[in-house]
Amino acid sequence: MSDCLFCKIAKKEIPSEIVYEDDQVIAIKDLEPQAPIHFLIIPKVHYNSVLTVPAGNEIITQIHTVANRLALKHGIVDTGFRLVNNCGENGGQSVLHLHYHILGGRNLGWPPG
Ligand code: DGP
Repeated sequence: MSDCLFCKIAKKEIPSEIVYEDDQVIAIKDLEPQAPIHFLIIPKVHYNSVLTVPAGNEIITQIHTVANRLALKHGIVDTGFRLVNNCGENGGQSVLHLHYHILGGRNLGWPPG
């Protein structure tokens, strides 16, 4: 989508701090970090939200695989981390392009706000 922020970030039309990239996803530092480690894992193909990903599509598996790799690389496996998908306005989704947050490096309370 030409006017989508995360499509532009994935195409590097808008700069970001990239921490991982492959042919399916890009992972970047969140602009408003909520924890010492806070990355966004963004598919390069546009989906408005997790609701519009076709059943069986491998992108969700790839996002989880990349989250594990990032957790290992950034030392948050032993201390614990959280993988979050906000879906819909009332679910906290502010950017309408599927993305997962990975957060770690501090104690993460439950339930989230
Ligand atoms: P959500 O609320 O779940 O849709 O998360 C959107 C996140 O995206 C939020 O934590 C802030 C982050 N964000 C918004 N705009 C930008 C941007 O231009 N660059 C980066 N790196 N992050 C952004």
